[in-house]
Amino acid sequence: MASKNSVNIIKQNIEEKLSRYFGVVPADATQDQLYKAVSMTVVDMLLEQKRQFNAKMKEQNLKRVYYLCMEFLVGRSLKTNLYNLGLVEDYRSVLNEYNVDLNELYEMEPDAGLGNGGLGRLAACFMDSLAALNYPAMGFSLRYEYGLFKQKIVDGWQTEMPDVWLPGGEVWLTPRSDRVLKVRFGGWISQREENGHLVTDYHDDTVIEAMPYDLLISGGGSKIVSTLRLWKARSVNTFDMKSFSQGDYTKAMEKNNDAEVITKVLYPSDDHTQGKTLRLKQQYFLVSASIQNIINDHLKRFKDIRTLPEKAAIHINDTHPALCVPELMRILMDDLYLGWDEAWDIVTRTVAYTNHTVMAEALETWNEDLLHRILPRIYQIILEINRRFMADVWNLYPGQWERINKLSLIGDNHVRMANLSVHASHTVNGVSALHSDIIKRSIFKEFHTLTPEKFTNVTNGIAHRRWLHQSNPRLSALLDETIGHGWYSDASDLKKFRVYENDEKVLNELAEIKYQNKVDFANRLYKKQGVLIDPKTRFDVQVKRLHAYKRQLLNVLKIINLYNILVENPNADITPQTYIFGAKAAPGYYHAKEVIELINYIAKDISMHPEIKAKLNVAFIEDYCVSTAECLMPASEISEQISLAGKEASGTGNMKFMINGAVTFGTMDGANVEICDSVGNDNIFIFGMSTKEVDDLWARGYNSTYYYNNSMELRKIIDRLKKGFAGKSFENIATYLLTSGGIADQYMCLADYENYFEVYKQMDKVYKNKLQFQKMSLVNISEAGRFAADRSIEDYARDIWHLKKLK
Ligand code: 26W
Repeated sequence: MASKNSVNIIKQNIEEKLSRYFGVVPADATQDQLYKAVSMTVVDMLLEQKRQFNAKMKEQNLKRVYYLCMEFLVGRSLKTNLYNLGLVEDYRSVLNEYNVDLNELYEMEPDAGLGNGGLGRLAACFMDSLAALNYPAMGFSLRYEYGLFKQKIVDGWQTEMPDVWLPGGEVWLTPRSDRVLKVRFGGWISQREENGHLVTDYHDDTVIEAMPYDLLISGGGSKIVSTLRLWKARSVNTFDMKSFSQGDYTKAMEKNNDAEVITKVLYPSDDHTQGKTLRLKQQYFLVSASIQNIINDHLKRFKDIRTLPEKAAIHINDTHPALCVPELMRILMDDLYLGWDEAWDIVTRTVAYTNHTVMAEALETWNEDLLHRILPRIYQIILEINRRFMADVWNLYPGQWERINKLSLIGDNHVRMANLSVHASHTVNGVSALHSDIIKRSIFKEFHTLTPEKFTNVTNGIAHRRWLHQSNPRLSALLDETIGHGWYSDASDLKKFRVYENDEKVLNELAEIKYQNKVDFANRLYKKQGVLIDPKTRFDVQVKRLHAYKRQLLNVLKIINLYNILVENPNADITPQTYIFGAKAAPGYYHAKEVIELINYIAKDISMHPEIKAKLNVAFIEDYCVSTAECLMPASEISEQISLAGKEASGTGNMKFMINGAVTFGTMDGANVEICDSVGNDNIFIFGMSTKEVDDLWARGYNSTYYYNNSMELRKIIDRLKKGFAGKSFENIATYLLTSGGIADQYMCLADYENYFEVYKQMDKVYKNKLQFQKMSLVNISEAGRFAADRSIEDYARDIWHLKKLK
């Protein structure tokens, strides 16, 4: 219910913004102006909360976590903030007076797509929980002018368009020109002694300004906000007046452009490091500005740098910000005159690291020459960290070259960022129980032997207020009715819902909610893409980045089999079902783009065959993003989580599906293992090889043709790939699946295919029994509390950051 008092104030605020910034009254305002004016009033409230937060921080002197991450996939802010502030109804009623629909204003906002996928969305979910749980926190990242590219499908093929988000998104950013910092690149250094200190002089270096923009993130029900500080690069001397007066306008702007390019665009790859200079500059720019900011804050609050570990936890989210280690050393030694040992002690008590992937090609390394050239002092410090480390290790393991080499921070002329991160961190964690176990046995085996106490697990989690309360109002209302509203602040309360698992009325209501959500999603898809899907069919969904290890192809093989069955016999008994895909491929990842093309061509082929389409439909969502996910998760029934076991660190999509009542169809990989443990074998569909079986098979040698020769079904599927869809052959993909050695399918789709289809048939049978399936759905919702980001954050706060809550 809207309160009259609050409504009047809101109205007054909006009208003031409209008048001040756009010179209009509500009746004459465009939707865009209204969206911006409304957003500005919300930002004002957040700023007020931030002021209160700062005052409390001053009083209580608490430790704060600084979360460093190259990506924060925030999505939209208006809706979330109105929900979190509890002001949805008040704003809705004000806007109604102007004859404007609040939902339409939500749609005016572009997604802040400052991330690629799981890693970035996790960081955003964590900011939300940190605020909701009253933990003092600040995130640091870059203010990319262009976020993750917009995906446009042209004749089935992915093309990329720039993501211009600032015109609509900037209203959420508060510029902080009072906190500008400087970052140095390039040149060369010389060193001398002065008053017993080593002084480093920089020559011919380039100084770039780091201008902060704050994005304030509210947490549901709490009175505090987290600040996400985004750095923008800009030139110190923005303008070359001499060139300008000589008429050379391009040259006059050159320096400006060179500097600004650093924060122009987010790197669109989440699986490959290419060792690009610009990416190194981005990483150091983030790290240097953020560490200076942290130290300035600390000295202002506590005067003594030696207390840093008690008052600041610095988190390295994946290795991308790992240069914060040498940067912190640099500032402690060069600017604050600490000795090496004291500085190193501070660093190693302050820094912790989360690993998010075991994929070899994603483990970052930087060429030594490049580092030397771009960051001479930082490179020198890394060499010294490694020299000392290697000396210690040599004492421990004299002569054991292989082991020592594995621990070294440098090898093959490259600095290994993961090794640097582990060595400098007091705690290292993986993101699911399985993954945390795997890193101890594989990539960090030698480190684990050396310092086993460093390693721990924190299973990922999702912002359940965004992904359930806000995204699925129908289900939220049913939960409120049955178990009360406690789940909103304490997700473990969802367990109470389980007492309804045999309650037919509730199960039927669940089915009806799902159906309505499917209708909503189908409408949205039609509106956006002109694609028709039937909400009466089963929605079987796989949405995530496109990567061979995630095995969208395996799903496609199953679909082709169903297609073949229907071509042979249009009357075959097949449950009407719609496969929904959403995925972006890294722009240079050709194979991934081919898979996208294949999916689109199958969809096209099916659309030309109405008799098939009635039972088997395929839809590809163009430009899958956070906002689309918010509408899709509540509408999904089957959640495909079918990565090759051992490859998906955790997955977080799996959790978003689960909390919205979709049933997981997946392998024993990442957090699926814990989902399975929570819901029990009867409420999940598990198939495929275990990690051990995967390792064994790979060691024995994966012979793809064996599966081909031994299965008529697979032969027909592969033959169909060659024959093609809608007139286009996919010979390449057939070859990829069949070749052993060289470009062979390392993710062994064919080895898991048979069991995948077996379990598909079991799933299909269960689905036909409506109540049984709804019961599974209910159990999934009830057990999802364990996968709330609130739980993850409590784990981090207790075990890694040692934080206390603000009172
Ligand atoms: C430099 C290229 C690059 C960029 C991003 C390499 C690796 C990454 C990320 C670490 C990839 C990523 O997003 N990993 C995902 O992290 C999620 C959050 O922990 C997990 O749920 C996913 O399983 C994992 O793939």
